[in-house]
Amino acid sequence: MLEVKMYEFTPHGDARGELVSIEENKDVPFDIKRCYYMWNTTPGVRRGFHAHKQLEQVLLCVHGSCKIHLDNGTDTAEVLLDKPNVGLYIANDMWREMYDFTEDAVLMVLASTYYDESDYIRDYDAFLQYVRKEG
Ligand code: T46
Repeated sequence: MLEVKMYEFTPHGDARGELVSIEENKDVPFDIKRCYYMWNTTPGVRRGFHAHKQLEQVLLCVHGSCKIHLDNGTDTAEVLLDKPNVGLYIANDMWREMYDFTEDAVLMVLASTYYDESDYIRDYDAFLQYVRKEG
């Protein structure tokens, strides 16, 4: 069974609405080098289909909802992201796919490194070989 790590960030709500703050090395366990987000996702689309060699991330669906499929080469898990203050932590060596985006979904990602295409493993068989060699 794949253990999934979630972070629940404290909303600072008052009569005006909600606010969440996320600080590097305090609320998430890494330096935040990059933030990116995706929205206007084509209905029925599945994204991702890769793993990373050296990257930690926290994924938050800050609006709407989506699901994340995780696979460490041995076990899998499915995670529903549907709260703007709850994030999914994904470390190295984890195959991920994102799917079931609602029309209004905005998936935001906090990442520990700058964008680097050479960090991606985009072939599933190569991913399995990589994690088996590492383990
Ligand atoms: C991940 C999942 C959750 C950039 O130029 N800079 C960036 O920081 C990113 C993330 C992407 N891009 C470019 C590269 C592609 O031309 O944006 C385009 C779409 O990226 P990609 O096809 O990799 O997107 P997803 O949704 O498959 O995967 C993304 C991240 O790339 C990945 O690291 O973990 O979201």
